[in-house]
Amino acid sequence: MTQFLSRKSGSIALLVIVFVACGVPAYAAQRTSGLWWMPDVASKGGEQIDQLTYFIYYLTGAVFVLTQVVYIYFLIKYRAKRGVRATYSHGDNRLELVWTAIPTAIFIGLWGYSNHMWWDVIHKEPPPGTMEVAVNAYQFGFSFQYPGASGKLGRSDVKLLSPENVFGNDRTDPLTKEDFQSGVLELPVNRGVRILLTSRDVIHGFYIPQFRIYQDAVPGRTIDWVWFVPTKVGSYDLACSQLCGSGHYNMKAQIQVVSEEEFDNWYKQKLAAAGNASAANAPAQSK
Ligand SMILES: [Cu+2]
Repeated sequence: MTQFLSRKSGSIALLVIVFVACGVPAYAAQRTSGLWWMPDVASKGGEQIDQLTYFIYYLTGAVFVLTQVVYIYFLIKYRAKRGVRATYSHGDNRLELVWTAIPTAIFIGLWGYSNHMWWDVIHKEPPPGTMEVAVNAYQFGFSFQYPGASGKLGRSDVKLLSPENVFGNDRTDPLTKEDFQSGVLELPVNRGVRILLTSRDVIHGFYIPQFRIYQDAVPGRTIDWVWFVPTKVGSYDLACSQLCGSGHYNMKAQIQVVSEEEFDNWYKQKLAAAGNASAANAPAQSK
C-alpha cells in the first residue's frame, strides 16, 4: 500500500515538474514584464475591466480562505477520539436558506455590476473621430483594411467574401477603390478605432490582452460593435485565442500604436502606394 502510494505521488510530482518546466518558459516567452499578473492596461476603459476582475478575484479568494479555515478547524475539532461516538446532523433549513441566499445575492450583485460596466465600456457610442478598420481573420493570420482619403470604408458584405475578395468589398461602391490593406494594425494613440471583424474560414479570436479586448470572429458574420481607444504608444501582439487549427499557436499580427503625427505619415505613405498600384494596374485592366 505505502509502496503504491509513494509511486503514485512520485508520478504526480514528475508531472508537476514537467508542467512547470515546459509551461513556464512557454508562457514567459510572450511577456517581458509582469509575468505572474495581468499585462499593463493600454486602453481607455481597461482599468474598469481590471477593477471588476480584482473585485471578483479578491471576493472569491476571501470566500475560499474562509471556507478552508472552517473546514480544517472542523476536521481537527471533530476528529476521531477514543471513547467518543460520532454525532451527525440531518441539516438545518434555516442555515440552508442563509447559505443559499447570500451567494445568490452576491451573484445578482456581480451581474448588475459587470453589466453596468460592460455598457459603460463597450456598448457606449464610440467617441467622435473614431476610425474604422476592417479586420479579416484566417487560418493562420490577420489582415487589415483601412479607409481611403474619404475616411470611410467602402461598402462590404460578408456574402461577397471570397479568396479574391477577402474583405467582401462591394466593388460597385467607388469608395472601395480607395481602401488599402495592411499586414500590421497601425493605430494612432488616443483615437478611437472601431473594427469590422470577419473570418474567412473558421472561428478565430480577436484578442489583445493589454487592451482588455476579446471578440470572436465568426464566419458568415460581420461583427461591428467592438471599439477601443489605445492609450499607450507601443507594440502589441494581436493573438488568436480560439483553437482554430494546426497553425493556431502561431496565429498573430503586430499592433503598432504610434503618435498621431507618425500615424498620419504612415497613412499617407500607404495611401500613395495604394494609389500608385491602382494607377499602374489601370491601363492593363482597360485593354
Ligand atoms: Cu485563429
